[in-house]
Amino acid sequence: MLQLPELPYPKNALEPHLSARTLEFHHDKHHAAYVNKGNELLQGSGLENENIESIIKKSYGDSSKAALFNNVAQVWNHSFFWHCMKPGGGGKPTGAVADRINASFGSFDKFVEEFKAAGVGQFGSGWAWLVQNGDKLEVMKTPNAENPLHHNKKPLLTADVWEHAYYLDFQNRRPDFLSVFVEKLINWEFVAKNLG
Ligand code: MN3
Repeated sequence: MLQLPELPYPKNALEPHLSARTLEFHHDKHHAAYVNKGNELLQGSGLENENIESIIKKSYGDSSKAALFNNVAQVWNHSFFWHCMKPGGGGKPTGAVADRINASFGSFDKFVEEFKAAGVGQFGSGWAWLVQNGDKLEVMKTPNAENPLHHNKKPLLTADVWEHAYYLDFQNRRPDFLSVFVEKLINWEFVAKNLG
């Protein structure tokens, strides 16, 4: 059974950057709908007893399980995404994360440039990611529900760039949403925990 997790902070905690209304729709409607639809599609799929990561990997690329993949991957992506933000977040990381970013991208500014370009450049719906690939950190973008797990890369951070993630607060200004995400919202402690 897929579960809808509680948000790790109150719905108004990311204001004024992301409104309570955005989190209400995004978590209570969009994320909940993926959970409900995913559970419906899991019945009789043969993957009912697998954990969520395994369902994602086993349904990816199987055209008979495309809808299942889309919903279950979106459940995982959103559960991960909520932890990528925190009140009073954003700005430059410190410690091991800062070191790894500098080693992989040359500088924090270069990472930010690549991360925003990935989010802005994702045509239509999708996600921008910071991932770990062996010793190296990389930025990638994925369309729709896809995520780095089935590319065997370890997700460290993600920004949801589906319009529902930002439209109420930013309308069509996805670049502004990504700037605010980087400057005011990123939970670098969560990124540090994900770093292997
Ligand atoms: Mn979303």
